Amino acid sequence: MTLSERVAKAVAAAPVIDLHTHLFAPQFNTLNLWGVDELLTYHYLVAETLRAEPKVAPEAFYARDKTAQADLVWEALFVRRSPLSEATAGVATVLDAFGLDPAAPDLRDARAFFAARKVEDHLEDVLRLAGVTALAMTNDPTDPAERAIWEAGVAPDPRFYAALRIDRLVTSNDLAAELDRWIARMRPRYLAISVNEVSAPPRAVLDACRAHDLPFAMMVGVRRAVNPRLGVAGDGMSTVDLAPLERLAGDNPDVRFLVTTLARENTHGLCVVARKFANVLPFGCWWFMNNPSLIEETTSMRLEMLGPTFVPQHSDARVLDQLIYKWRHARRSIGNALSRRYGAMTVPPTDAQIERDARALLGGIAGEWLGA
Ligand code: RAT
Ligand code: ZN
Repeated sequence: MTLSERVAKAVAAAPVIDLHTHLFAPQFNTLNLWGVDELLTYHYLVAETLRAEPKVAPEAFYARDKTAQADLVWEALFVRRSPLSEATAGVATVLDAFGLDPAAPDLRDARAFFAARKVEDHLEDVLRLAGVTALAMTNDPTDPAERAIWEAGVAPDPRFYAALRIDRLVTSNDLAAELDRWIARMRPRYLAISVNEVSAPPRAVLDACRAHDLPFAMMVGVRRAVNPRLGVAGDGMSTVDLAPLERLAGDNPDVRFLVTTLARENTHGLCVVARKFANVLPFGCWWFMNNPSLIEETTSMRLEMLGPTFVPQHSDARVLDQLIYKWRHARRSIGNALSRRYGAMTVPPTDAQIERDARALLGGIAGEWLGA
């Protein structure tokens, strides 16, 4: 076997612990999204459809029901054009994994296939096909539908870890009490926020992280609603100043920070911060970074600057089936970056070393930070 085949094999076999998704365990009922209509109405694809078909007004698109939206996306991005973007290629990978035709003229066969699936069987098949053993949800107690399920005493599938999302909770008048209450109820593996700029979170957040020994995840660089007409598909990004992250990590050496940045321009700076502060863990190639070329470039840079002490990718999946493509595609890019790095070593790696590194990068380090 060539070096790159040995690496690909080890990366394919390494179990994934997915650090950040928007998936829900089946116990959350209708919040657990899966199937072809959900896949096609993913906001990444909505943005691409409205770009490809500028005559379709966003308001008219959103006024359609989900099936009609999915039909329009299929027509625009799969029938009239080739699925070359990463988000469309992902749908093709998923359909192919289930033996469905990504070049079908319509969605009849795909819909029939998913309609015949039982949710429990489907979950097992997707996790197996994706090679995922555990994943973190995004749990927002200010969302009424989700809150009601937690308050009814849900016991999620143990492979679905809770992660307490505080974007909206931070504005609460009694944040400390709210955090204690939701940490007790959800038993989250970390607290998380998506922000434009890095800034120190309220004291209560850092206190809660310390008291419960939980990392604080910051996803940095999103600019919400740059095109409000696009709804959930309308967010943009910007580069950010990482000096406040250095201060935060330096002032709070007893708090662990999981950090990902949305701008390609910030990936190098984040590596430098992580070299200075061991309590900062760079993770994932987030959202607009989740493209094969950028994952390969970013992973290569992180390997050169940090060695195998980071988490190369998280899926950000919103639809269960997306785990299949997000991880198949990411494994390819991570494998390419790793074999290039090994190829540059004076002494070539053994199989045991390759396997150890692949396991650490795909799931081991995430598992350590999440107490898995
Ligand atoms: O990647 C996404 O799906 C975004 O819409 C966001 O949800 C982002 O990942 C976030 O967690 O803020
Ligand atoms: Zn997300």
